[in-house]
Amino acid sequence: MEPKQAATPEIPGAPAVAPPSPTEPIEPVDPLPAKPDQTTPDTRTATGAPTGADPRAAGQQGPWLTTSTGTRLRDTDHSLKAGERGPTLLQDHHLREKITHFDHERIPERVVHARGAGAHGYFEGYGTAQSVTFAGLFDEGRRTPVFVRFSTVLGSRGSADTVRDTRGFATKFSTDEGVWDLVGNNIPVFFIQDGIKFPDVVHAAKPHPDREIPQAQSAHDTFWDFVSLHTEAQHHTLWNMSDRGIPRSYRMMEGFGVHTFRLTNAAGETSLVKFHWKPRLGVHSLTWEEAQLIGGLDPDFHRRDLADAIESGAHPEWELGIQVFEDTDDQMFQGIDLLDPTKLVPEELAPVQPIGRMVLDRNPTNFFAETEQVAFHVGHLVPGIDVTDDPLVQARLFSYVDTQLTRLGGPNFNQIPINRTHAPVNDMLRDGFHQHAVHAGVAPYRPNSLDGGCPFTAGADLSDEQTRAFVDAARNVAGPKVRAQPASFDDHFSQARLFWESMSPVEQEHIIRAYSFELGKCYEQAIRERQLQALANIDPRLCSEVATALGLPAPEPGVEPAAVTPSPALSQLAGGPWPPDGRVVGIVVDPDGSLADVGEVRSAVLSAGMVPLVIAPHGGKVADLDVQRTFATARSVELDALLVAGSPAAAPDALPTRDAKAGAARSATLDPRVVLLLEEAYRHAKVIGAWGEGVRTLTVAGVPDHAPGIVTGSAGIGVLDEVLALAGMHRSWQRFAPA
Ligand code: HDE
Repeated sequence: MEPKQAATPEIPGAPAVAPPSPTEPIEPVDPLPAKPDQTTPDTRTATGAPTGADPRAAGQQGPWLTTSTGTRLRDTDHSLKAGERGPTLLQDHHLREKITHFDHERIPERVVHARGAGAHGYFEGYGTAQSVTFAGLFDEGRRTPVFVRFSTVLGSRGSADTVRDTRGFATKFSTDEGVWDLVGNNIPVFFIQDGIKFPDVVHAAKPHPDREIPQAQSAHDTFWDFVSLHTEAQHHTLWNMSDRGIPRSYRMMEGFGVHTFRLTNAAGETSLVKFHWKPRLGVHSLTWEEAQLIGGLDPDFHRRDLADAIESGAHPEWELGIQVFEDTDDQMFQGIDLLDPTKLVPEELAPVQPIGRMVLDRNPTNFFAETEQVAFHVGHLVPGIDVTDDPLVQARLFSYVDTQLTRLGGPNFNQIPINRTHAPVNDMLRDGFHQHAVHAGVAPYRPNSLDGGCPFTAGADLSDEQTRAFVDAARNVAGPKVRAQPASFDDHFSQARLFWESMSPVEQEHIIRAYSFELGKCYEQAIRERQLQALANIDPRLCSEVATALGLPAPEPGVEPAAVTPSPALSQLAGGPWPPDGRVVGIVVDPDGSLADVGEVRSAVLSAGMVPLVIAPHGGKVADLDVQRTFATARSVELDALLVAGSPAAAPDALPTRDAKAGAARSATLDPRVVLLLEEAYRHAKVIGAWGEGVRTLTVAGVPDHAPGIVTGSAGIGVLDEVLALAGMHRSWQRFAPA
């Protein structure tokens, strides 16, 4: 038979694919059949269910307690002893299995991004990416299952969610053509331009190695020592000091692929792109005081918010978009080096074009099995999507598999259920720790004739989704072998300035306060001074305001501040109003006062897709209303808006107030914990609504009833309508003092 040969892709500069040896079979056949003495184990899941059973149900099989090998047990509360009061016997295999397994329950946490939360969902293509990529997942209406893991970077697994940090935004697309991982962040630029510096930046940002403090934060000497010396980190650091470093919710974050990627279309033409996730709910943040309070009051705030929103049906949604650039030899766009991951491209210069949407609609069943064991890798690519020569992504291509070998205990982590591809696998990878597959045949090598030549390399017809292969986009590469970087990487300040100049006054004020806090936590004067110098190079006013807060002189700029054109799209205040889905509305009630309207308002909040929390002096019920929070468990930071329907008097055990004189007057008529709720909600510029007796509560608590974002009226529903309209802007921004 004449051997057939896969057509070689017609890509200029691509090396010719060596044809198979003429004697190599190429017709697909099954591996050699088993010999008469060979039998394969029955196909069963890890806990004994026949494969095909719902894997979520397969965790527990049958009603009886068993050993891990299915032997039913009579007693698991008493170890086997020599007499009731005697020593435990070594022969107690059940005791040993139970304790040994427990001893090994923990795996190493991720070296970065250890703390995270995950969710399942789907991606749906719009069919608008075809001019730039043939990847099937972008086809119009095609749905691809996804698993997303959001994370903080610096903290340990048990650290607080609301710390000031970058957030990871990693998405695993289980496409028909293999797994594509888009392992991004909520900040579009990175601290370093070359992956070889990753251990440096991470060592500097992690807790000090002598005392292992501080946990999960950048407000310490080693971090600022590094970023002030290594000024390419200044742009990313400025984003961290902005409100982007303290998101309100994972559901309200943008995501960025950071690097430039290369896409190929069906004609074999390539384009350079940057990926953006745009949240349907807009981009919103906490205030710094909220973030700090929540760190203590509810360290799981973001994890809880994500799970609660999904459970309540407020499914988080993002649109995926791309900025598209011509794949020129210099890989520059309007003076911006597309291979420099410390640079972004303003959307005003290259608009983000939507190519699909993602909905997260299912919570994980088991945190460890899914969120902890998921293994992302920037090298998980599918036909039509490729990486570029960005030196940061190049190093990442090595790091992810490497770290997972240790973290997940061997090379077979892609067989763990959460990581399993939905595409057929025939990979010639064999053996290793925790091998779950029972591979048939004798020839896991190529070329072979013993397994009929299988597996075959796939075809080059880019339009045939059933046979096409991933092909590395061919590019000419030439140059001396050097440890160096291009001169275009040397500008460390102009884009930091662009970001600063694009902020609204209130956002700039938050940035000034963030630097003042973080540098105020440094002990070394030299580090503060060096960082002030970097700030002077970004913007003299930013520098002088922070210098004043630190009580230090403001240095002169070392470089001429660049003339930049602001990018309004970088401000979080641009746009709106935003949908209120899943936002939390507290309703303060007085069991002894009028409860008119409260039930109706509560239902209307629910109908608006928001979460009403009835807050009362005690738990249980108030009239026919269930109480979700008492004055002891409620705190304003959990709420997006506050409604006051009554004027609950001070309870005998109420907390003392700060201002003894005013406090005494108030607490005679109003519970001081309600005063605290209102003070904080007011200070954090949240919308507050009150009706009936609630209006008096505002007055007694000292809340100015004509301030922006304060709504009063006689009927609950009328007040609520106005509150909902205002809450669409996230906060009453006018209430923050202008800078
Ligand atoms: Fe990562 N990064 N990274 N990173 N990264 C990891 O992989 C690394 C970088 C990002 O939820 C690790 O499995 C290097 C940029 C996310 O499981 C590790 C460099 C961006 C996650 C690793 C970078 C990211 C990680 C740790 C510089 C945004 C969490 C555990 C060359 C585009 C994924 C793991 C999850 C995790 C290495 C830089 C995003 C050690 C060497 C830039 C979202 O392999």
